[in-house]
Amino acid sequence: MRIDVVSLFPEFIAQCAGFGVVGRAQERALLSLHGWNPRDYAEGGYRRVDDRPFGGGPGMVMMIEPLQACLAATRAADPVVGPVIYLTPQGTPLTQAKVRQLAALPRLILLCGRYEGVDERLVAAEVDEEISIGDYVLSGGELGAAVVIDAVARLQEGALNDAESAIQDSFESDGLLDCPHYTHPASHALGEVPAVLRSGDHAAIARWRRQQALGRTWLRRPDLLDEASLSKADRALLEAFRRDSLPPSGEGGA
Ligand code: 6GU
Repeated sequence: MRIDVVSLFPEFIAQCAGFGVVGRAQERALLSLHGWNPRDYAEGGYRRVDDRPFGGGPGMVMMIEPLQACLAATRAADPVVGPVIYLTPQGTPLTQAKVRQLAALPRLILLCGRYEGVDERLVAAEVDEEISIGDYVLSGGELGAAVVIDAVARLQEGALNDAESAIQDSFESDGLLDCPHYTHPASHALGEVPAVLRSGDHAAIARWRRQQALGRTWLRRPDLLDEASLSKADRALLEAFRRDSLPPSGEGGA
């Protein structure tokens, strides 16, 4: 797929996307990334891209004209059509379901704001979708764009190796948090590896991992548990986990 990023710091995105799975996806031509700087489309000697907000107040707002010209050049660079996605804390929170949708498209155009944001008329006229990566404030949309690029790149066919795919598949299929992982040494000053993982009993290991995933999700992200469809066996595992995690109750408590 092709991803165009409109940003005052296109090199930042290129750097972010150069490593690991995303870098490999680019090397394998599963992903082509293109940076576009609105400053290159700004008029005048100062190449101005922002101005003071109408109504007063602090901060600056990104102007319509440079962004519009930059977006026009971006679109014109390839006949393949894709949505313009504005990265902003006012957007819809990104989820894995949304990532799957975006990953199936042939092209994305990611628009990164800086300062207080982008003139709302540009958003109304040019933006198809607004996405946020969480309930906190970043100083620009670039990190949001990097997050979208990473999440979408790893879902391109052939981007992950077999082991990475298996991990991805298990998260995708059940929507639970992952179980804990351990490696050598089995015995260390920081603690022992749980005996079940060294037992060689594959059914018991699978059961333990499933129970840990259910238990952690219950402890840390009960909202995910509401969404997950649990089997009867899952419910029994979670019930046992809950019982073990409760403080022992006194004799004949009221
Ligand atoms: Cl995508 N951009 C900015 N500037 N802040 C954010 C965000 C995006 N997502 C959460 N906070």
